[in-house]
Amino acid sequence: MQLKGTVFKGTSGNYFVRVAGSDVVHIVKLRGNLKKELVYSTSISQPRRVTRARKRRVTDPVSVGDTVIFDTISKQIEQVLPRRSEFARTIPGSHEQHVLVANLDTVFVTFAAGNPNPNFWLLDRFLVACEAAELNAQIIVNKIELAEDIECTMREFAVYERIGYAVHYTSAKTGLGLDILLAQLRGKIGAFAGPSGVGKSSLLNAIEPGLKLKTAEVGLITHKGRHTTTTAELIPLQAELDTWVADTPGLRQVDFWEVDKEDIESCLPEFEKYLGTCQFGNCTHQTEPGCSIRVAARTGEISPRRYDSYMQMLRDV
Ligand SMILES: Nc1nc2c(ncn2[C@@H]2O[C@H](COP(=O)(O)OP(=O)(O)OP(=O)(O)O)[C@@H](O)[C@H]2O)c(=O)[nH]1
Ligand SMILES: [Mg+2]
Ligand SMILES: [Zn+2]
Repeated sequence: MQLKGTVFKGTSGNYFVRVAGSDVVHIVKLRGNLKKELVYSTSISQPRRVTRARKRRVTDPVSVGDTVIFDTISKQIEQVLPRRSEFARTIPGSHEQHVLVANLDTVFVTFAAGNPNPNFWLLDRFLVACEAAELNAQIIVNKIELAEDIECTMREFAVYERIGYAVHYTSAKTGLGLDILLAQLRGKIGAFAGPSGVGKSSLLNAIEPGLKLKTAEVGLITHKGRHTTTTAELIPLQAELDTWVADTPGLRQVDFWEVDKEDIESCLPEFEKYLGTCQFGNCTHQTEPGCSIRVAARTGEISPRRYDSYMQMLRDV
């Protein structure tokens, strides 16, 4: 019999798969010649706007998050279905890419309203990284009960709502906003990104009380392999059927950033309508005359702080 399922873990050629609506785990392998077929047809989902696609994809044909058709008798994967998205990392010292998570639906970019205070520069970098990878990003402002001036905090994050990002205010401590977060995750593959100490693990533990131990274990393993390409794993939520949270070390670290300089401008959504309208076709929107992005930042149509963020990213890349 052939079944369709989600790969949630993969170790040394064994893939762990679950079928929608069931918590039975199938351990399967890749059909021998399927590997070859997949390796030669890896252009399924090339990022639209970014030049990243130039990089060669590594020959690892199945990733965590893939939807596969497998045979229950032979216990082999017969087919890997086209991906909705790819979260990929470049393998250090090479131009090859390794897909950490396939079909990631939403990255929850998490910051705290206080302790630590939100770092908007870093938030912008996370968002640009998501755009470059064509991943849907939503913002979580956790520890909202610690906000010194909640109206001020909400005003600052409203900038992001205006340019199209969903912003959720939560508290893992009081439970505020957790229902909305869960609703956004339902039936999807989500992942939490953001700096240390903002409460990513706490949020997960709050929506999935049985998780505590698991995240601790994974944290231990990933710590060892910090500088190598680490494998991701999907954690099923008990509270919701077919809902997964990706535990990907790559998303928690600063090196989440992997964007080419010339792609940055197209990764700030509010820049889009101005692109191509500058006096010079190759305008980088820094000091060139007749730059419509700079004008928009001066008039406030583009947030001056976001514009500064863009300038900083150009300098740092
Ligand atoms: N007051 C308050 N404290 C919180 C909240 N959420 C988390 N914390 C606390 O913040 C600290 C850090 O939380 P973690 O969940 O470990 O943060 P993290 O984002 O997972 O951090 P890393 O794993 O280092 O990336 C812990 O002491 C939590 O108890 C919240 O909503 N309100
Ligand atoms: Mg954590
Ligand atoms: Zn310009």
